[in-house]
Amino acid sequence: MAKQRQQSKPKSRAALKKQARKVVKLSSARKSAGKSKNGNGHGLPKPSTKPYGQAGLALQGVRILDFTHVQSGPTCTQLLAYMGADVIKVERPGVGDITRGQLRDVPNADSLYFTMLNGTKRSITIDSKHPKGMEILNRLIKTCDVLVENFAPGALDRMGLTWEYVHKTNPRMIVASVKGFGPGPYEDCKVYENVAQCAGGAASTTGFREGPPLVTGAQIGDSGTGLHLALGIVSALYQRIRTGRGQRVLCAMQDGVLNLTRVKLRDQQRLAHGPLTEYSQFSEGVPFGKAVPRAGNDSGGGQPAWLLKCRGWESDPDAYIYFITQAPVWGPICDLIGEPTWKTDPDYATPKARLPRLKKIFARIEEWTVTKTKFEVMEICNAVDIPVGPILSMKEIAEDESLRKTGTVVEVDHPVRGKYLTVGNPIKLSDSPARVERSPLLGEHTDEILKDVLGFKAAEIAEIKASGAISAPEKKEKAA
Ligand code: CAO
Repeated sequence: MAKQRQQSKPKSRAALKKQARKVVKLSSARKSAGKSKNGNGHGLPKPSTKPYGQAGLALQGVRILDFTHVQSGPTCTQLLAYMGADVIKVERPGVGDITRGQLRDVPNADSLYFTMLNGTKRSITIDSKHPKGMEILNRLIKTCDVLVENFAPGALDRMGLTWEYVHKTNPRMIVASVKGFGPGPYEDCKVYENVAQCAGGAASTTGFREGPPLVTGAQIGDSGTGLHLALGIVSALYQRIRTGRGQRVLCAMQDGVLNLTRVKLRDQQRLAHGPLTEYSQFSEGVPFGKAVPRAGNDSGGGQPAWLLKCRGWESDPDAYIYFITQAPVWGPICDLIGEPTWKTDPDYATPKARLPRLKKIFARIEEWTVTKTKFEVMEICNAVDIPVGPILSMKEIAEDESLRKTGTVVEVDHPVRGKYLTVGNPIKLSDSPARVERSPLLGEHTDEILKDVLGFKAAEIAEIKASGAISAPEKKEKAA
């Protein structure tokens, strides 16, 4: 806090003059770039004339020292790998990322937990607590652009890789971390997905009013924070172009979850000004308490919505549709459900008049949806611009042809487990097709990284191998 105040202190005259000189220098550099043969007048290279998609990957040339494990960190580095970064995953010899063996479905094969979070990466095994291991890590630090980690608080420091040390070794290095909590009373805690969902405000606002708080299946704590971290890393890489130096990037899972739950903090503040009229609690006449309640399947926005049964719901747990009564299409909704008089009836004609009657309205709409499959409702409603969403099961998603075509669901081939589905890059760049490949075996790229990336000679590699820094300790022969 004190530091922040210090930073925002007004600058002295001398400092401002110095800054102005820098700006002048930059703008003259830009001008001269404009005059240069290849410049475009903005100090930037001329636009590539290569066909779109053939100008290289977005993050080509960026090398990541990936110290991540479990889910939050790996989602981040996997995305960076999809974007073209060379992600070198450092794993403990003989053990690797703990998820390799968690929730295993195929004997002796890396689990889907691991394979779906570590695609397109290279794996090197290094014992960071071995002096030779540290020597290799030092070389990696010198050659990489970003170190990403999500160890428990203090673990990286205990390895000797403090920010000060890394920054001194490679001033350009960006050090990016996921932690459970930011600085404060909980900063030393170990945190997993659902802890973050609870501490970030998501669980208290998820579920039904009558029931307990609920965690959601979407991994907003882990994958959500990984996404935030990726944005932080790319921003730091961009800033480094100007400053020439790296910086620390920290994403706390609690903060990431709160960011994704911000509409509920919005509602918390609205509560001071009266009931939340779009919550079905209001139409049911149930008074609000001091904190934002759980809203079941109510919409988080200003358009009342609910989840409705479709044909087959008795036997299919996913035969439902999410139905949004967006105000501009109230007329078509009334026509579809056979209540044309509701278009002009003062009790139904305006959004405000409808608010206390939402329960009755959705019950009536459901009488219509239950006569159709969710896909029929989707087709009929979309034709007249009524926003609806079918509840798609994971089976339906895995089999969805259009998701395969766009590369959002990708089948890759693994040497041990065979073919498996993974989620490809959900971010589509028009000049940079995603690179989605299988996950590496434990230590699969150790030799090639030592040789090609770090420049160790054959004799040195032999010495490293003999030292035990990259291999698991030999199991002692059982006494006969
Ligand atoms: N060589 C030698 N040691 C290694 C190593 C290597 N290559 N890689 C890791 N280690 C060691 C670390 O040095 C550390 O040892 P010490 O504690 O003795 O210093 C240990 O392995 C890693 O410890 P950890 O505490 O991070 O691991 P954990 O399984 O006990 O905890 C987790 C896991 C996720 C709770 C914790 O890492 C954490 O809170 N991370 C931050 C929040 C986070 O990302 N959570 C998301 C988890 S996914 O749901």
